[in-house]
Amino acid sequence: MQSKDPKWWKEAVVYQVYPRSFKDSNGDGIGDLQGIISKLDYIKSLGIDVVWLNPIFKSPNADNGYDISDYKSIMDDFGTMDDFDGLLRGLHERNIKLILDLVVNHSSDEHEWFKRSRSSRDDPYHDYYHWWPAEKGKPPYRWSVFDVNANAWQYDATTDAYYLHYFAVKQPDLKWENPRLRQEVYDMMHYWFKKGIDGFRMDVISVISKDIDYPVISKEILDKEYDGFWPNYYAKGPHLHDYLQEMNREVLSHYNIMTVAEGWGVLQEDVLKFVDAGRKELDMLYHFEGMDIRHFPVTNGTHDPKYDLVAFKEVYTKWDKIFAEKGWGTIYLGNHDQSRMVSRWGNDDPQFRELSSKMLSTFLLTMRGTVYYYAGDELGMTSIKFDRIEDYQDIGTINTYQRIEAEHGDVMAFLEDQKIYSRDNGRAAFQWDGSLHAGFTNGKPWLKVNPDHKIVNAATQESDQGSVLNYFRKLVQLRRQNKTLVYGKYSLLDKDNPKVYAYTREDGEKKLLILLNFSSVNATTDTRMNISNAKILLSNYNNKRLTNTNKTVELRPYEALICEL
Ligand code: TEU
Ligand code: CA
Repeated sequence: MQSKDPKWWKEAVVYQVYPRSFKDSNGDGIGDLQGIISKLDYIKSLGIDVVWLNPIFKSPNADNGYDISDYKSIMDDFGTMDDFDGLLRGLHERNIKLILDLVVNHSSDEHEWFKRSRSSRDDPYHDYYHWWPAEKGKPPYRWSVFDVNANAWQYDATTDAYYLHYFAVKQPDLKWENPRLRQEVYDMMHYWFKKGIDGFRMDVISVISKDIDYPVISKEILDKEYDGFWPNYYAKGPHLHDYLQEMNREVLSHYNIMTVAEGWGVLQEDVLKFVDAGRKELDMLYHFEGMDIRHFPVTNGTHDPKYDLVAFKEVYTKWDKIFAEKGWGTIYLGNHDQSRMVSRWGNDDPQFRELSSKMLSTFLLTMRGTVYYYAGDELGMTSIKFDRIEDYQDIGTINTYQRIEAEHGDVMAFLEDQKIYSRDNGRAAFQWDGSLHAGFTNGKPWLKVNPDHKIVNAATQESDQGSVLNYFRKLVQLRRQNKTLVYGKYSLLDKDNPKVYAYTREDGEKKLLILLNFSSVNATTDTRMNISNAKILLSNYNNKRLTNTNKTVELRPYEALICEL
Protein backbone atom coordinates (compact mmCIF):
# COMPACT_ATOMS: atom_id res chain seq x y z
CA MET A 1 0.00 0.00 0.00
CA GLN A 2 1.72 3.15 -1.28
CA SER A 3 -0.27 5.35 1.09
CA LYS A 4 1.70 3.95 4.00
CA ASP A 5 5.18 4.38 2.46
CA PRO A 6 6.86 7.08 4.51
CA LYS A 7 7.99 10.13 2.55
CA TRP A 8 9.17 13.51 3.82
CA TRP A 9 6.54 15.36 1.83
CA LYS A 10 3.74 13.27 3.29
CA GLU A 11 4.74 14.37 6.78
CA ALA A 12 5.23 18.00 5.82
CA VAL A 13 3.21 21.00 6.85
CA VAL A 14 3.41 23.40 3.90
CA TYR A 15 3.12 27.09 4.73
CA GLN A 16 1.92 29.16 1.78
CA VAL A 17 3.33 32.67 1.47
CA TYR A 18 1.75 35.15 -0.94
CA PRO A 19 4.83 37.33 -1.52
CA ARG A 20 2.92 40.43 -2.52
CA SER A 21 1.18 40.58 0.84
CA PHE A 22 3.66 39.17 3.34
CA LYS A 23 6.20 41.90 4.13
CA ASP A 24 7.41 44.99 2.27
CA SER A 25 11.06 45.88 2.83
CA ASN A 26 11.44 49.05 0.76
CA GLY A 27 8.30 51.07 1.32
CA ASP A 28 6.75 50.71 -2.14
CA GLY A 29 3.69 49.06 -0.62
CA ILE A 30 4.38 45.68 -2.19
CA GLY A 31 5.68 42.67 -0.31
CA ASP A 32 9.04 41.38 -1.56
CA LEU A 33 11.76 38.76 -1.11
CA GLN A 34 13.82 40.84 1.33
CA GLY A 35 10.65 41.24 3.34
CA ILE A 36 10.26 37.46 3.56
CA ILE A 37 13.96 37.13 4.47
CA SER A 38 13.41 39.54 7.36
CA LYS A 39 10.69 37.23 8.71
CA LEU A 40 12.45 33.88 8.38
CA ASP A 41 12.78 33.44 12.12
CA TYR A 42 9.05 33.93 12.50
CA ILE A 43 8.41 31.31 9.80
CA LYS A 44 10.83 28.94 11.51
CA SER A 45 9.10 29.48 14.85
CA LEU A 46 5.89 28.02 13.45
CA GLY A 47 7.51 24.61 13.12
CA ILE A 48 6.47 24.18 9.49
CA ASP A 49 8.56 22.16 7.02
CA VAL A 50 8.03 23.68 3.59
CA VAL A 51 7.29 27.14 2.22
CA TRP A 52 5.29 27.46 -0.99
CA LEU A 53 5.76 30.82 -2.68
CA ASN A 54 3.26 32.07 -5.24
CA PRO A 55 4.90 33.18 -8.52
CA ILE A 56 7.95 35.41 -8.09
CA PHE A 57 8.95 35.58 -11.75
CA LYS A 58 9.10 38.55 -14.07
CA SER A 59 5.57 39.62 -14.86
CA PRO A 60 3.51 42.62 -15.96
CA ASN A 61 1.09 41.54 -13.20
CA ALA A 62 -2.16 41.29 -15.09
CA ASP A 63 -2.93 38.44 -12.65
CA ASN A 64 -0.47 39.09 -9.81
CA GLY A 65 2.41 37.10 -11.24
CA TYR A 66 0.36 34.29 -12.81
CA ASP A 67 1.23 35.94 -16.14
CA ILE A 68 4.95 35.33 -16.54
CA SER A 69 7.06 37.18 -19.08
CA ASP A 70 10.39 35.54 -18.15
CA TYR A 71 10.52 32.27 -16.25
CA LYS A 72 14.17 32.58 -15.30
CA SER A 73 14.20 36.01 -13.69
CA ILE A 74 12.61 37.65 -10.68
CA MET A 75 9.75 40.15 -10.78
CA ASP A 76 11.06 43.71 -10.33
CA ASP A 77 8.59 44.36 -7.50
CA PHE A 78 9.97 41.40 -5.57
CA GLY A 79 13.73 41.98 -5.95
CA THR A 80 16.65 40.30 -7.67
CA MET A 81 18.08 36.84 -8.25
CA ASP A 82 20.54 37.55 -5.42
CA ASP A 83 17.59 38.13 -3.12
CA PHE A 84 16.13 34.84 -4.25
CA ASP A 85 19.38 32.97 -3.62
CA GLY A 86 19.54 34.57 -0.18
CA LEU A 87 15.99 33.51 0.59
CA LEU A 88 16.62 29.93 -0.47
CA ARG A 89 19.81 29.81 1.60
CA GLY A 90 18.04 31.31 4.62
CA LEU A 91 15.30 28.71 4.42
CA HIS A 92 17.66 25.78 3.94
CA GLU A 93 19.83 26.95 6.85
CA ARG A 94 16.70 26.65 8.96
CA ASN A 95 15.86 23.23 7.56
CA ILE A 96 12.86 24.52 5.68
CA LYS A 97 12.26 23.48 2.09
CA LEU A 98 11.04 25.78 -0.67
CA ILE A 99 8.60 25.05 -3.45
CA LEU A 100 7.78 27.47 -6.25
CA ASP A 101 4.75 27.94 -8.46
CA LEU A 102 5.03 26.42 -11.93
CA VAL A 103 2.71 28.38 -14.22
CA VAL A 104 2.96 26.72 -17.61
CA ASN A 105 -0.56 26.42 -18.91
CA HIS A 106 -0.09 29.98 -20.10
CA SER A 107 2.52 32.73 -20.15
CA SER A 108 2.18 36.48 -20.29
CA ASP A 109 1.46 38.04 -23.68
CA GLU A 110 4.64 40.03 -22.95
CA HIS A 111 6.81 36.91 -22.95
CA GLU A 112 9.35 36.88 -25.81
CA TRP A 113 7.80 33.65 -27.11
CA PHE A 114 4.41 35.26 -27.50
CA LYS A 115 5.76 38.46 -29.01
CA ARG A 116 7.36 36.34 -31.72
CA SER A 117 4.40 34.01 -31.95
CA ARG A 118 2.04 36.81 -32.82
CA SER A 119 4.52 38.56 -35.15
CA SER A 120 4.07 36.20 -38.10
CA ARG A 121 2.58 32.85 -38.97
CA ASP A 122 6.02 31.83 -40.24
CA ASP A 123 7.92 32.66 -37.09
CA PRO A 124 9.37 29.52 -35.44
CA TYR A 125 7.64 30.55 -32.20
CA HIS A 126 4.22 30.87 -33.81
CA ASP A 127 3.44 27.30 -32.86
CA TYR A 128 4.23 27.84 -29.15
CA TYR A 129 0.66 29.02 -28.65
CA HIS A 130 -2.81 28.01 -29.87
CA TRP A 131 -3.93 29.91 -32.98
CA TRP A 132 -7.12 29.63 -35.02
CA PRO A 133 -6.68 31.18 -38.48
CA ALA A 134 -9.49 33.61 -39.30
CA GLU A 135 -10.05 32.14 -42.78
CA LYS A 136 -11.60 29.12 -41.00
CA GLY A 137 -14.32 31.39 -39.67
CA LYS A 138 -15.01 32.00 -36.00
CA PRO A 139 -13.47 29.44 -33.63
CA PRO A 140 -15.82 27.21 -31.60
CA TYR A 141 -16.64 28.96 -28.34
CA ARG A 142 -14.42 28.41 -25.32
CA TRP A 143 -15.14 29.88 -21.89
CA SER A 144 -12.46 32.02 -20.22
CA VAL A 145 -12.11 32.59 -16.49
CA PHE A 146 -10.96 36.20 -16.54
CA ASP A 147 -12.08 37.53 -19.92
CA VAL A 148 -14.55 40.42 -19.67
CA ASN A 149 -16.73 38.68 -22.24
CA ALA A 150 -15.95 35.19 -20.95
CA ASN A 151 -14.57 34.34 -24.38
CA ALA A 152 -11.24 32.50 -24.53
CA TRP A 153 -10.48 33.39 -28.17
CA GLN A 154 -8.89 36.77 -28.90
CA TYR A 155 -8.56 38.06 -32.45
CA ASP A 156 -5.09 39.37 -33.35
CA ALA A 157 -4.82 41.41 -36.55
CA THR A 158 -1.10 40.95 -37.36
CA THR A 159 -1.50 37.26 -38.15
CA ASP A 160 -5.24 37.46 -38.83
CA ALA A 161 -5.89 34.71 -36.30
CA TYR A 162 -7.40 34.12 -32.85
CA TYR A 163 -5.32 32.98 -29.91
CA LEU A 164 -6.61 30.92 -27.01
CA HIS A 165 -6.61 32.18 -23.42
CA TYR A 166 -8.43 30.17 -20.75
CA PHE A 167 -7.58 32.95 -18.30
CA ALA A 168 -7.07 36.69 -18.98
CA VAL A 169 -6.52 38.10 -22.44
CA LYS A 170 -2.93 38.76 -21.32
CA GLN A 171 -2.46 35.06 -20.47
CA PRO A 172 -2.24 33.17 -23.80
CA ASP A 173 -2.24 29.36 -23.43
CA LEU A 174 1.03 27.61 -24.24
CA LYS A 175 0.84 24.84 -26.81
CA TRP A 176 1.99 21.67 -25.06
CA GLU A 177 1.33 19.72 -28.26
CA ASN A 178 4.55 21.30 -29.59
CA PRO A 179 7.54 19.21 -28.35
CA ARG A 180 9.86 22.23 -28.56
CA LEU A 181 7.70 24.09 -26.07
CA ARG A 182 7.75 21.12 -23.74
CA GLN A 183 11.56 21.01 -23.87
CA GLU A 184 11.71 24.73 -23.01
CA VAL A 185 9.54 24.10 -19.96
CA TYR A 186 11.68 21.15 -18.85
CA ASP A 187 14.88 23.21 -19.26
CA MET A 188 13.38 25.92 -17.13
CA MET A 189 12.41 23.41 -14.44
CA HIS A 190 15.97 22.02 -14.42
CA TYR A 191 17.25 25.57 -14.01
CA TRP A 192 15.30 26.03 -10.76
CA PHE A 193 16.03 22.53 -9.46
CA LYS A 194 19.74 23.09 -10.04
CA LYS A 195 19.45 26.19 -7.89
CA GLY A 196 18.23 23.85 -5.18
CA ILE A 197 14.47 24.35 -4.90
CA ASP A 198 12.53 21.44 -3.41
CA GLY A 199 9.54 21.20 -5.67
CA PHE A 200 6.72 22.83 -7.57
CA ARG A 201 3.07 23.59 -7.04
CA MET A 202 1.69 23.26 -10.56
CA ASP A 203 -0.82 25.89 -11.57
CA VAL A 204 -3.89 24.54 -13.44
CA ILE A 205 -1.71 21.72 -14.74
CA SER A 206 -4.89 19.72 -15.34
CA VAL A 207 -5.75 21.79 -18.42
CA ILE A 208 -2.43 21.85 -20.33
CA SER A 209 -3.46 19.28 -22.94
CA LYS A 210 -5.94 20.55 -25.53
CA ASP A 211 -7.96 18.84 -28.20
CA ILE A 212 -6.44 20.86 -31.01
CA ASP A 213 -9.27 20.12 -33.42
CA TYR A 214 -11.36 22.33 -31.10
CA PRO A 215 -14.65 20.47 -31.46
CA VAL A 216 -17.87 22.33 -30.73
CA ILE A 217 -18.77 21.77 -27.07
CA SER A 218 -22.47 21.07 -26.69
CA LYS A 219 -24.61 23.74 -25.07
CA GLU A 220 -25.67 21.29 -22.41
CA ILE A 221 -22.06 20.90 -21.24
CA LEU A 222 -21.20 24.56 -21.69
CA ASP A 223 -24.08 25.62 -19.50
CA LYS A 224 -22.56 23.82 -16.57
CA GLU A 225 -19.23 25.17 -15.47
CA TYR A 226 -18.15 23.00 -12.56
CA ASP A 227 -19.90 19.79 -13.53
CA GLY A 228 -19.84 20.56 -17.22
CA PHE A 229 -16.96 21.74 -19.33
CA TRP A 230 -14.20 21.93 -16.71
CA PRO A 231 -14.25 18.27 -15.71
CA ASN A 232 -15.54 16.87 -18.97
CA TYR A 233 -13.46 18.83 -21.42
CA TYR A 234 -10.82 21.26 -20.11
CA ALA A 235 -9.29 18.93 -17.53
CA LYS A 236 -9.47 15.87 -19.76
CA GLY A 237 -7.08 16.69 -22.58
CA PRO A 238 -6.09 13.73 -24.72
CA HIS A 239 -2.35 13.82 -23.90
CA LEU A 240 -2.37 15.18 -20.36
CA HIS A 241 -0.88 12.09 -18.77
CA ASP A 242 1.61 11.54 -21.58
CA TYR A 243 2.99 15.01 -20.87
CA LEU A 244 3.12 14.47 -17.11
CA GLN A 245 4.91 11.15 -17.56
CA GLU A 246 7.36 12.75 -19.95
CA MET A 247 7.93 15.58 -17.45
CA ASN A 248 8.55 13.04 -14.72
CA ARG A 249 11.04 11.12 -16.89
CA GLU A 250 12.87 14.18 -18.17
CA VAL A 251 12.90 16.28 -15.01
CA LEU A 252 11.17 15.26 -11.79
CA SER A 253 12.70 11.80 -11.43
CA HIS A 254 16.19 13.35 -11.31
CA TYR A 255 15.65 15.12 -7.97
CA ASN A 256 14.45 14.48 -4.41
CA ILE A 257 11.58 16.92 -4.61
CA MET A 258 7.81 17.17 -4.17
CA THR A 259 5.09 18.11 -6.62
CA VAL A 260 1.49 19.11 -6.12
CA ALA A 261 -1.00 19.72 -8.89
CA GLU A 262 -3.72 22.29 -8.70
CA GLY A 263 -6.44 19.82 -9.63
CA TRP A 264 -9.03 22.12 -11.05
CA GLY A 265 -11.85 20.18 -12.69
CA VAL A 266 -10.27 16.78 -12.03
CA LEU A 267 -12.92 14.12 -11.50
CA GLN A 268 -12.51 11.69 -8.62
CA GLU A 269 -12.16 8.76 -10.97
CA ASP A 270 -9.19 10.47 -12.64
CA VAL A 271 -7.29 11.57 -9.54
CA LEU A 272 -5.13 8.51 -9.14
CA LYS A 273 -3.91 8.90 -12.70
CA PHE A 274 -1.97 11.91 -11.44
CA VAL A 275 -0.68 10.58 -8.13
CA ASP A 276 -0.52 6.79 -8.17
CA ALA A 277 3.25 6.41 -7.62
CA GLY A 278 3.37 3.48 -10.01
CA ARG A 279 2.41 5.75 -12.90
CA LYS A 280 5.37 8.08 -12.31
CA GLU A 281 3.60 11.40 -12.69
CA LEU A 282 3.12 13.69 -9.66
CA ASP A 283 3.06 13.29 -5.86
CA MET A 284 -0.09 15.13 -4.84
CA LEU A 285 -3.09 16.98 -6.16
CA TYR A 286 -5.42 19.37 -4.42
CA HIS A 287 -9.10 19.33 -5.22
CA PHE A 288 -11.77 22.04 -5.32
CA GLU A 289 -14.75 20.08 -4.08
CA GLY A 290 -14.38 21.48 -0.57
CA MET A 291 -14.15 25.02 -1.94
CA ASP A 292 -17.21 24.49 -4.10
CA ILE A 293 -19.44 24.13 -1.03
CA ARG A 294 -21.48 27.33 -0.97
CA HIS A 295 -22.93 29.33 1.89
CA PHE A 296 -26.67 29.19 2.35
CA PRO A 297 -28.48 32.19 0.84
CA VAL A 298 -28.82 34.97 3.42
CA THR A 299 -32.58 35.10 2.83
CA ASN A 300 -32.92 31.63 4.33
CA GLY A 301 -32.46 33.05 7.81
CA THR A 302 -29.54 32.33 10.09
CA HIS A 303 -27.72 29.09 9.71
CA ASP A 304 -25.12 27.74 12.01
CA PRO A 305 -22.79 26.75 10.48
CA LYS A 306 -23.45 28.86 7.37
CA TYR A 307 -23.11 25.88 5.03
CA ASP A 308 -24.05 22.24 5.01
CA LEU A 309 -21.63 20.55 7.42
CA VAL A 310 -22.91 17.09 6.51
CA ALA A 311 -21.95 17.76 2.87
CA PHE A 312 -18.60 19.16 4.04
CA LYS A 313 -17.88 15.97 5.98
CA GLU A 314 -18.90 13.86 3.01
CA VAL A 315 -16.45 15.67 0.71
CA TYR A 316 -13.45 15.29 3.01
CA THR A 317 -14.33 11.70 3.84
CA LYS A 318 -14.69 10.79 0.18
CA TRP A 319 -11.35 12.42 -0.67
CA ASP A 320 -9.65 10.60 2.18
CA LYS A 321 -10.91 7.32 0.78
CA ILE A 322 -9.55 7.97 -2.70
CA PHE A 323 -6.01 7.78 -1.31
CA ALA A 324 -6.58 4.98 1.18
CA GLU A 325 -4.41 2.56 -0.78
CA LYS A 326 -2.65 4.51 -3.50
CA GLY A 327 -1.41 8.02 -3.96
CA TRP A 328 -1.52 10.65 -1.25
CA GLY A 329 -3.96 13.43 -0.40
CA THR A 330 -3.81 17.06 0.61
CA ILE A 331 -5.83 19.18 2.97
CA TYR A 332 -6.44 22.96 2.98
CA LEU A 333 -9.16 25.46 3.81
CA GLY A 334 -7.76 28.62 2.31
CA ASN A 335 -5.24 30.02 -0.13
CA HIS A 336 -4.63 33.11 -2.30
CA ASP A 337 -7.71 32.26 -4.42
CA GLN A 338 -10.10 31.95 -1.47
CA SER A 339 -11.49 33.98 1.35
CA ARG A 340 -10.01 33.71 4.83
CA MET A 341 -10.56 30.34 6.44
CA VAL A 342 -12.21 31.68 9.60
CA SER A 343 -14.67 33.89 7.71
CA ARG A 344 -15.68 31.19 5.28
CA TRP A 345 -15.67 28.00 7.38
CA GLY A 346 -15.67 29.30 10.96
CA ASN A 347 -17.09 32.43 12.54
CA ASP A 348 -15.28 35.78 12.38
CA ASP A 349 -17.53 37.44 14.93
CA PRO A 350 -15.16 38.77 17.67
CA GLN A 351 -16.78 36.46 20.18
CA PHE A 352 -15.94 33.32 18.20
CA ARG A 353 -13.04 34.28 15.96
CA GLU A 354 -10.27 32.80 18.07
CA LEU A 355 -12.12 29.66 19.08
CA SER A 356 -13.28 28.85 15.59
CA SER A 357 -9.85 29.60 14.05
CA LYS A 358 -8.28 27.15 16.46
CA MET A 359 -11.00 24.61 15.73
CA LEU A 360 -10.39 24.83 11.97
CA SER A 361 -6.63 24.54 12.44
CA THR A 362 -7.28 21.44 14.53
CA PHE A 363 -9.20 19.97 11.62
CA LEU A 364 -6.38 20.69 9.15
CA LEU A 365 -3.62 19.31 11.35
CA THR A 366 -5.44 16.10 12.24
CA MET A 367 -6.52 14.92 8.81
CA ARG A 368 -4.63 12.44 6.65
CA GLY A 369 -2.79 14.11 3.78
CA THR A 370 -0.20 16.84 3.45
CA VAL A 371 -1.33 20.07 5.10
CA TYR A 372 -1.30 23.27 3.04
CA TYR A 373 -1.65 26.14 5.48
CA TYR A 374 -2.15 29.70 4.27
CA ALA A 375 -0.05 32.41 5.97
CA GLY A 376 -2.19 34.58 8.23
CA ASP A 377 -4.62 31.83 9.14
CA GLU A 378 -2.36 31.04 12.10
CA LEU A 379 -3.42 34.47 13.44
CA GLY A 380 -7.08 33.97 12.63
CA MET A 381 -6.98 36.76 10.04
CA THR A 382 -10.44 37.53 8.61
CA SER A 383 -11.79 38.35 5.15
CA ILE A 384 -11.66 42.05 4.31
CA LYS A 385 -15.13 42.13 2.68
CA PHE A 386 -14.92 45.32 0.63
CA ASP A 387 -18.16 47.26 0.02
CA ARG A 388 -17.07 49.04 -3.15
CA ILE A 389 -15.76 47.69 -6.43
CA GLU A 390 -13.10 50.44 -6.39
CA ASP A 391 -11.36 48.74 -3.46
CA TYR A 392 -10.82 45.49 -5.35
CA GLN A 393 -7.58 44.74 -7.19
CA ASP A 394 -8.33 41.19 -8.33
CA ILE A 395 -8.84 40.77 -12.05
CA GLY A 396 -11.36 38.00 -11.30
CA THR A 397 -13.66 40.28 -9.33
CA ILE A 398 -13.17 43.35 -11.53
CA ASN A 399 -13.78 41.64 -14.87
CA THR A 400 -16.77 39.66 -13.67
CA TYR A 401 -18.25 42.89 -12.28
CA GLN A 402 -17.79 44.55 -15.66
CA ARG A 403 -19.43 41.64 -17.42
CA ILE A 404 -22.44 41.67 -15.10
CA GLU A 405 -22.72 45.44 -15.48
CA ALA A 406 -22.60 45.19 -19.30
CA GLU A 407 -25.33 42.52 -19.18
CA HIS A 408 -27.40 44.77 -16.87
CA GLY A 409 -27.20 42.08 -14.19
CA ASP A 410 -27.41 42.55 -10.43
CA VAL A 411 -24.06 44.09 -9.52
CA MET A 412 -25.13 44.74 -5.93
CA ALA A 413 -25.86 41.05 -5.40
CA PHE A 414 -22.50 40.25 -6.98
CA LEU A 415 -20.69 42.63 -4.59
CA GLU A 416 -22.44 41.04 -1.62
CA ASP A 417 -21.37 37.65 -2.87
CA GLN A 418 -17.76 38.77 -3.24
CA LYS A 419 -17.61 39.42 0.50
CA ILE A 420 -17.73 35.65 0.82
CA TYR A 421 -15.90 34.51 -2.30
CA SER A 422 -13.55 37.19 -3.70
CA ARG A 423 -9.89 36.24 -3.92
CA ASP A 424 -8.88 39.63 -2.47
CA ASN A 425 -10.28 38.52 0.89
CA GLY A 426 -7.26 36.30 1.27
CA ARG A 427 -4.79 38.79 -0.22
CA ALA A 428 -4.85 41.68 2.24
CA ALA A 429 -1.52 42.21 3.99
CA PHE A 430 -0.22 39.90 6.69
CA GLN A 431 -0.90 41.54 10.06
CA TRP A 432 2.41 41.82 11.90
CA ASP A 433 1.37 44.35 14.55
CA GLY A 434 -1.20 46.97 15.49
CA SER A 435 0.63 49.94 13.94
CA LEU A 436 -0.29 51.77 10.73
CA HIS A 437 -0.70 49.30 7.85
CA ALA A 438 -0.22 46.43 10.29
CA GLY A 439 3.57 46.70 10.12
CA PHE A 440 3.40 45.37 6.55
CA THR A 441 4.75 48.52 4.88
CA ASN A 442 5.85 52.10 5.53
CA GLY A 443 4.35 53.14 2.22
CA LYS A 444 0.89 52.86 0.71
CA PRO A 445 -0.18 49.20 0.63
CA TRP A 446 -1.11 47.86 -2.82
CA LEU A 447 -4.36 46.52 -1.36
CA LYS A 448 -6.14 47.97 1.66
CA VAL A 449 -5.08 46.50 4.98
CA ASN A 450 -7.78 44.99 7.18
CA PRO A 451 -8.69 47.46 9.97
CA ASP A 452 -8.98 44.57 12.42
CA HIS A 453 -5.16 44.39 12.53
CA LYS A 454 -5.34 46.52 15.69
CA ILE A 455 -6.68 43.42 17.42
CA VAL A 456 -5.63 40.58 15.14
CA ASN A 457 -1.84 40.63 14.75
CA ALA A 458 1.27 38.55 15.33
CA ALA A 459 2.91 40.85 17.91
CA THR A 460 -0.01 40.64 20.34
CA GLN A 461 -0.38 36.92 19.88
CA GLU A 462 3.31 36.21 20.31
CA SER A 463 3.17 37.12 24.00
CA ASP A 464 -0.14 35.39 24.70
CA GLN A 465 0.21 31.68 25.49
CA GLY A 466 -3.44 31.11 24.66
CA SER A 467 -3.37 32.86 21.28
CA VAL A 468 -4.43 31.38 17.96
CA LEU A 469 -0.79 31.60 16.89
CA ASN A 470 0.57 29.64 19.84
CA TYR A 471 -2.19 27.09 19.48
CA PHE A 472 -1.16 26.54 15.86
CA ARG A 473 2.44 25.94 17.00
CA LYS A 474 1.24 23.32 19.47
CA LEU A 475 -0.78 21.58 16.78
CA VAL A 476 2.20 21.41 14.45
CA GLN A 477 4.31 19.83 17.21
CA LEU A 478 1.56 17.39 18.09
CA ARG A 479 1.33 16.23 14.48
CA ARG A 480 5.09 15.88 14.33
CA GLN A 481 5.12 13.72 17.47
CA ASN A 482 2.17 11.57 16.41
CA LYS A 483 2.71 9.91 13.06
CA THR A 484 -0.75 8.44 13.58
CA LEU A 485 -2.05 11.87 12.58
CA VAL A 486 -0.11 11.64 9.32
CA TYR A 487 -0.52 8.02 8.21
CA GLY A 488 -3.22 6.60 10.45
CA LYS A 489 -6.55 5.42 9.14
CA TYR A 490 -9.38 7.97 9.23
CA SER A 491 -12.93 6.97 10.22
CA LEU A 492 -15.86 9.34 10.33
CA LEU A 493 -18.24 9.11 13.31
CA ASP A 494 -21.79 10.41 13.67
CA LYS A 495 -21.89 11.41 10.01
CA ASP A 496 -25.36 12.97 9.97
CA ASN A 497 -24.66 15.32 12.87
CA PRO A 498 -25.22 18.83 11.41
CA LYS A 499 -23.01 20.63 13.95
CA VAL A 500 -20.21 18.29 14.99
CA TYR A 501 -17.41 16.76 12.93
CA ALA A 502 -16.05 13.74 14.81
CA TYR A 503 -13.53 11.14 13.62
CA THR A 504 -10.81 8.79 14.72
CA ARG A 505 -7.27 8.33 13.43
CA GLU A 506 -5.58 5.07 14.19
CA ASP A 507 -2.71 2.77 13.40
CA GLY A 508 -1.33 -0.34 15.11
CA GLU A 509 -0.06 1.73 18.02
CA LYS A 510 -2.55 4.44 18.78
CA LYS A 511 -6.13 5.51 18.42
CA LEU A 512 -6.95 9.21 18.50
CA LEU A 513 -10.38 10.78 18.67
CA ILE A 514 -10.98 14.23 17.21
CA LEU A 515 -14.12 16.15 18.14
CA LEU A 516 -14.94 19.46 16.49
CA ASN A 517 -17.97 21.62 17.09
CA PHE A 518 -18.53 23.69 13.94
CA SER A 519 -21.35 25.71 15.52
CA SER A 520 -21.75 28.60 17.97
CA VAL A 521 -23.93 26.66 20.39
CA ASN A 522 -23.40 23.67 22.63
CA ALA A 523 -23.73 20.47 20.66
CA THR A 524 -23.57 16.79 21.42
CA THR A 525 -22.14 13.90 19.46
CA ASP A 526 -22.67 10.20 19.86
CA THR A 527 -19.29 8.51 19.33
CA ARG A 528 -20.72 4.98 19.72
CA MET A 529 -17.57 3.90 21.50
CA ASN A 530 -16.38 3.69 25.05
CA ILE A 531 -14.50 6.90 25.78
CA SER A 532 -14.46 6.82 29.56
CA ASN A 533 -10.66 6.48 29.61
CA ALA A 534 -9.95 9.04 26.93
CA LYS A 535 -7.07 11.39 27.63
CA ILE A 536 -7.19 14.93 26.23
CA LEU A 537 -4.02 15.78 24.28
CA LEU A 538 -5.11 19.24 23.14
CA SER A 539 -8.13 21.49 23.46
CA ASN A 540 -8.91 25.03 22.33
CA TYR A 541 -10.60 25.88 25.65
CA ASN A 542 -8.60 26.92 28.73
CA ASN A 543 -10.46 24.63 31.04
CA LYS A 544 -10.10 21.31 29.28
CA ARG A 545 -12.90 18.88 29.86
CA LEU A 546 -14.53 15.89 28.32
CA THR A 547 -18.12 15.89 29.43
CA ASN A 548 -19.53 12.59 28.52
CA THR A 549 -22.36 10.48 29.60
CA ASN A 550 -21.40 7.07 28.41
CA LYS A 551 -20.69 7.46 24.68
CA THR A 552 -22.15 10.89 24.13
CA VAL A 553 -19.98 14.00 24.42
CA GLU A 554 -21.14 17.55 24.91
CA LEU A 555 -19.04 20.20 23.20
CA ARG A 556 -19.03 23.94 23.84
CA PRO A 557 -19.26 26.47 20.95
CA TYR A 558 -16.49 25.78 18.41
CA GLU A 559 -14.81 23.45 20.85
CA ALA A 560 -12.02 21.24 19.47
CA LEU A 561 -10.62 18.24 21.30
CA ILE A 562 -7.89 15.79 20.38
CA CYS A 563 -8.03 12.75 22.65
CA GLU A 564 -6.10 9.55 22.94
CA LEU A 565 -8.23 6.48 23.51
O1 TEU B 1 -6.13 29.22 -10.24
C1 TEU B 1 -7.02 28.67 -11.14
C2 TEU B 1 -8.39 28.95 -10.84
O2 TEU B 1 -9.20 28.18 -11.21
C3 TEU B 1 -8.74 30.16 -10.00
O3 TEU B 1 -8.25 31.30 -10.56
C4 TEU B 1 -10.20 30.30 -9.82
O4 TEU B 1 -10.71 31.28 -10.64
C5 TEU B 1 -10.45 30.69 -8.42
O5 TEU B 1 -9.99 29.65 -7.60
C6 TEU B 1 -11.89 30.93 -8.17
O6 TEU B 1 -12.11 31.04 -6.81
C7 TEU B 1 -4.80 29.36 -10.55
C8 TEU B 1 -4.14 30.30 -9.56
O7 TEU B 1 -4.21 29.76 -8.28
C9 TEU B 1 -4.78 31.64 -9.67
O8 TEU B 1 -4.30 32.54 -8.72
C10 TEU B 1 -4.50 32.16 -11.07
O9 TEU B 1 -5.17 33.38 -11.26
C11 TEU B 1 -4.96 31.17 -12.14
O10 TEU B 1 -4.56 29.84 -11.87
C12 TEU B 1 -4.35 31.54 -13.48
O11 TEU B 1 -2.99 31.28 -13.47
CA1 CA C 1 8.50 46.23 -1.72
